[in-house]
Amino acid sequence: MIACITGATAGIGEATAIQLAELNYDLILTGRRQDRLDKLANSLKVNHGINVHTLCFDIRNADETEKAISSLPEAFRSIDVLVNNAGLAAGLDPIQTGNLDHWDRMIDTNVKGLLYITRAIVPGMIERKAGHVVNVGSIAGKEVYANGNVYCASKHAVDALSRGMRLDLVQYGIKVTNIAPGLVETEFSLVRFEQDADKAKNVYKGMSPLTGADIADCVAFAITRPAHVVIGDLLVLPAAQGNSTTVIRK
Ligand code: NDP
Ligand code: 8X3
Repeated sequence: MIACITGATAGIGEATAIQLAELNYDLILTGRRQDRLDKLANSLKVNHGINVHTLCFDIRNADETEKAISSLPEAFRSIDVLVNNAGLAAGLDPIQTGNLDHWDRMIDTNVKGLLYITRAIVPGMIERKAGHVVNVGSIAGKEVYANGNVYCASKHAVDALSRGMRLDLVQYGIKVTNIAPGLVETEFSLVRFEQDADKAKNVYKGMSPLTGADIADCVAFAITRPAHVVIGDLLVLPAAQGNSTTVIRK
């Protein structure tokens, strides 16, 4: 079995790569940082004896994405599982002072990038009449919070795309799962706050956030259900989180 995981250089994507290696999947790992892809690929090959192929490209670029998938060697072409994980939040600002570059980065990565790679991989699944697309959405795709406007909109788009993809692909035996995590401590907040470590730490202060491995567990659960079962949508929160804005901190 072969899985392609986007955004495997950190956080949820990296943890998912480790979980799927434990399930003996051969892996295609993507991201923009080749050094991290190489390090992870080597450790998975050594520790789990699986085959790994890395693809270093910017998912916001449709041509690069298409070329990367077309470049796959024969042994990696029959992709069984696509985990659409690459994504980010940039900034936390009210709409009237929002930064246009932040908006472009979020929409181009979280929505358009997810579409580009799905468009490149799903036709092969249709030919083989089998496959599973797992989209990493967010609680921000279920509800909105102050100053989260464009990030929330991009994740609402992922939520809608998961449902739309399921309708389009069900006739070909392709499963679609949407996973919607709450607070997960990864590099997410460092990226959101432009490497401000204090601001990033504050997001998880006084509570136990989810880890990348917790979400990787959910991916593993979804893709190991029997053939007749599809996990459509999974909202996953830390025990201390009631919704986007209700978090019990000690
Ligand atoms: P991280 O910042 O730890 O990881 C993000 C990953 O996305 C990295 O591997 C990064 O790789 C990749 N990525 C970002 N931009 C691009 C790009 N333009 N091209 C290719 N790859 C890109 O964050 P998380 O692991 O937390 O985030 C993973 C997903 O989970 C995201 O979609 C996020 O929205 C979602 N999520 C996160 C939550 C959280 O609280 N952390 C909660 C709910 C959802 P590189 O920089 O090497 O390109
Ligand atoms: C990430 C979770 O609440 O920071 O999608 O938007 S949140």
